[in-house]
Amino acid sequence: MPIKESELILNPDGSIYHLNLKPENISNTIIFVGDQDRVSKVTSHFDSIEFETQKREFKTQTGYYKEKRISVISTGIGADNIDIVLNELDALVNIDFKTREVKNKLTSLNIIRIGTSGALQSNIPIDSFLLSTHALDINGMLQAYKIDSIRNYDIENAFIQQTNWHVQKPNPIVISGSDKLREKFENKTFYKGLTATAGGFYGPQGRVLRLELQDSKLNSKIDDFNFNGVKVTNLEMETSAIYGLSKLLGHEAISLNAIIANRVLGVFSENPNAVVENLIIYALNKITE
Ligand code: R1P
Repeated sequence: MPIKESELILNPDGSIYHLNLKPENISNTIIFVGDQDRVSKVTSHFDSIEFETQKREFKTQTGYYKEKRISVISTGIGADNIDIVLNELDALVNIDFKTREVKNKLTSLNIIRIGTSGALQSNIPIDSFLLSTHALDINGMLQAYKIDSIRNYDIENAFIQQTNWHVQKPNPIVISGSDKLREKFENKTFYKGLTATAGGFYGPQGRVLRLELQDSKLNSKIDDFNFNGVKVTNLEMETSAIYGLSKLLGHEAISLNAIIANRVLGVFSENPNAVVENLIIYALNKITE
């Protein structure tokens, strides 16, 4: 059955609805960044750029770095945007836009997030790098999908117990990143761990400006969480959604974090742009290794 026009929405030029992309515009290796201005920071290292487009916060540039064709896409902030980006990228490679049918032979994308994040452990300093081996989803977007096969119930149940997780909050989900990309991007100078992905920047990450939190102790309980040595290392807003949807759709994904804040110590990097730039250079060289 062809997918209906209201479900797979194409623009008049044949590009997909939000990303404004046609299948030929993207590489199978895709870098995700949050900030649209970070796209050109990545592609400033490219030898050439063959394509670019932007709609809303979704800016894409595709080009060549050391003869490797790479696409860079800004996802904006949050898991809701990742739902759009992952589903539309998957449609670009795995759905025939003419017949509106899923292709018989599926393509697996390699997705590398280069993002910023705040550390939740005092021993993870600002200006360091962290690779998310797993993600802890506490924002709820993935609950719309059938996710039983990708969950890690042991860690989730321990997290619910140790934090006394409120029943009316979205159920925590733990999803692992791609083993293949983890091996490729691992480095002994990188911290590694379980990255929590929140559904907002302030209250959902335990920040108080003027509003009282449902659980004022939640951040310290998350800091103290320990499951056989597994700890929550950092907080950001996209990784669990990227890992969850990539696993479900058959794509490989890894999240690389520039640690620009330490939430326990209450400090913020003096030069976050430099940390991000170093992570960009590291990731590009690893992609082409
Ligand atoms: C919040 O300031 C944003 O920064 C982090 C969070 O995940 C969120 O998107 O990542 P990026 O710098 O990649 O956007």
